[in-house]
Amino acid sequence: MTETAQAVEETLDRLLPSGGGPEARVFEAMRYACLGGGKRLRPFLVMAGAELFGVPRARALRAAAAVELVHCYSLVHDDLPAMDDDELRRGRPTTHIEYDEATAVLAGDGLLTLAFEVLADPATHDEADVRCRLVTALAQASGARGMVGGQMYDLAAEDRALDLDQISRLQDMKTGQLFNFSCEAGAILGGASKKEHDALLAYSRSLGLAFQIADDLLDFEGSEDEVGKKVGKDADAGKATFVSILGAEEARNKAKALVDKAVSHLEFYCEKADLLRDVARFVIERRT
Ligand code: GRG
Repeated sequence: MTETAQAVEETLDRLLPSGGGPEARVFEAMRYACLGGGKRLRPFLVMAGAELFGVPRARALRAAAAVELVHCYSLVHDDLPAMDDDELRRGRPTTHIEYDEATAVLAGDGLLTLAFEVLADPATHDEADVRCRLVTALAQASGARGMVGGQMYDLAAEDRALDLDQISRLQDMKTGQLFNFSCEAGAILGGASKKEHDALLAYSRSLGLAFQIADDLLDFEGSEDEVGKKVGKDADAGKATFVSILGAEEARNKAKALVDKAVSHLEFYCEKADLLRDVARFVIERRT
């Protein structure tokens, strides 16, 4: 993961705009929001998935950077006072605290649009059809029927008692869809068969939920120093989460069962998918 994170950092550094002029402030804020932090979990999934199909590394890195750009945009906007109103992210002041709210909104917009520019570039794949499939998949995952819709659902759900099915649907939209894109990007780039593609999506669905339960557990019992952001926010906001409904112990067991389920979908790939198996275990063992 460290090696991949380094390669993704270099790719993002190359792709992110820089330079002077009156627009330089938004360039700086975009770079601040993306560089020098984060686990780069979604890019890692792209790279591990792409490896299954022998996708050239330079192409896979572009898809990996694209998903991280969308993820970073979502964090910048999520931290704004109009949403979660957070001052700490990845152990540093959030983008609107370091710059200002208007700059943070624009930086998020710039990151989101850059992601699609990166995917649409022939350097990502020489076939326009493949590039178009990537653009469509990322747009669907991050748009109103995916992450944006999930965020709306989340805002609407404050102080409402959601049940487990409703929380699962909300989380599938808010965070799961971007995991799905991360897992399927390599399959799209590598021209995978439907069976190969479906197996990765099935893995991703269980993994995304396990990730979210682990995130809830970190919010419930992690420390601000470890996690790099304010914790205990869900309980303070009266939000229903996997932990508030199931309790910490059962939530942990559910996350473990989901990881086992995720791994079971990879059987088809034999030992070629060992990295994806390892990352599934990492997702629930992480402390950050
Ligand atoms: C504003 C459109 C819009 C969407 C925001 C994903 C999201 C939707 C908000 C992030 C808020 C949040 C803490 C969600 C829980 C899951 C999550 C995405 C955690 C952060 O992802 P990590 O742990 O972060 O992969 P790093 O910093 O490692 O990249």
